[in-house]
Amino acid sequence: MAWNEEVAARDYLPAEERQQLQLKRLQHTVQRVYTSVPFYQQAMDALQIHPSHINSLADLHRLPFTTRYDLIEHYPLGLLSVPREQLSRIHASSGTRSKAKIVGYTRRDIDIWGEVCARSLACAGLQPGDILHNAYGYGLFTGGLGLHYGGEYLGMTVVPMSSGSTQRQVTFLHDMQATALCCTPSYALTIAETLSALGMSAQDLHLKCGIFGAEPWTKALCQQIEDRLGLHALDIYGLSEIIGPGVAMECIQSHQDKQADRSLHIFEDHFLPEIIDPATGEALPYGAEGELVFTTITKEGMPLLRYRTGDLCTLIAEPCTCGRTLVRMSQIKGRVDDMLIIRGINVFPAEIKRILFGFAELAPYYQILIERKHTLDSAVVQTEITPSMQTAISPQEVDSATWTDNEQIQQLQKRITQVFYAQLHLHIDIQIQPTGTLPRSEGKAIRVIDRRPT
Ligand code: DLL
Repeated sequence: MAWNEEVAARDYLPAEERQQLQLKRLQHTVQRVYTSVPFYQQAMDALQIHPSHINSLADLHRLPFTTRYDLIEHYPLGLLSVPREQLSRIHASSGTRSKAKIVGYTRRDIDIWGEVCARSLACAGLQPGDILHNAYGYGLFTGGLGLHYGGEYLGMTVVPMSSGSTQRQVTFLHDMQATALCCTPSYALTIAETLSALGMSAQDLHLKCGIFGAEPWTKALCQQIEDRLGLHALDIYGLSEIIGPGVAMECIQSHQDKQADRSLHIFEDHFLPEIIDPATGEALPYGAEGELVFTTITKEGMPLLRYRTGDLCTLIAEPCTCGRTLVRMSQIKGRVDDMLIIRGINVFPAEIKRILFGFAELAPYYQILIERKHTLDSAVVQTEITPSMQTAISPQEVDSATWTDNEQIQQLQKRITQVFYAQLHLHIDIQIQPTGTLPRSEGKAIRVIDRRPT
């Protein structure tokens, strides 16, 4: 399969035409899973819903949900809708605390994945002939191979770097004159830092845009990446269970409109989105914040009905300035299961991040460590000072023995602890460390280390 005008036009279909296509595909998928996946037949029978009852898109809400626990319960391949021999590829999403969720793709699924990733790259304004430096990890993680096939489908030249060896990444970005960079936002920052450490700047590169996703990121981080790498930092969303990257993508036109809230186009001719109340499962209208749910309507290997992503966002029906008629989602605002309970108090890591990013003296690196001593939980946030602040405080080389006694550091720590207490009603210790102390991310950044027994 290759990029052509007909594929490009799929983003601009009149709404009615797309809805007809969606209904036909939904009916086909429901029929398929009912007859080939025992889990779905049982779940639909329990709700007394039969494939013949799906007569409109609104009937989607009558179908059963699928959760990540269903995938884990049917580990490894119990939800396949085709015999295993028909799979071309297997990927997995690593749960940090649970078994991996395994996903099987047929040849056709791989083609569709290539198509949606190519459409994502086209959303970024990229074209055949552009050079894509792909620093997402290759392997079971879907980032590497997903965007690799998308780049080739669009007719780009792909440099399959994978993650790690950051100095080498900078050399290849420079020498191959890459016009687009794909990686997590936290790794983009690590690459930017290495670029400066090598005495180079954005002017030495040819980057037009970055396709950054797989983890949540803030406006402030986006701005830093754009300034340091000289590109437009665009957001791409996806999850292995649905297909991988290429479920939704921010377009260059809306990104350049600095007034607009950031949003991503959902490739809804393949993935039907809904927003539900995470507590009750009730479907919510456009504009309401809730849990994002997807039904895959073209997948063969492992189609999923109403998969609860656990990600929180809103759906946006208003048309986009780019002319695409696809529904949009806001950037991810957090996860349903994000909340930490520390000494009986509910804390969202995003709140801690928001407070830290409000202090200009701090660099955008942090880790939240939670431990239990006897029966009491304690939380420590480790972060770093910016290089310029460090030079101002300590013009000579930093002496690690006396760093923690530095009065300015102690004052800053005190101020931040006070803000934590005022806003989160919780005592959180903070340790501000010298520049370059915390581990740098090469993929998804690990921000919370919870050492409490489960
Ligand atoms: O992260 C797929 C991907 C690869 C997306 C490369 C974008 C780019 P998983 O490893 O299965 O798949 O993790 C999926 O990551 O449910 C979200 O919680 C989070 N996530 C993915 N994209 C974004 C994003 C890949 N743009 C989980 N913003 C999802 C915020 C994201 N969170």
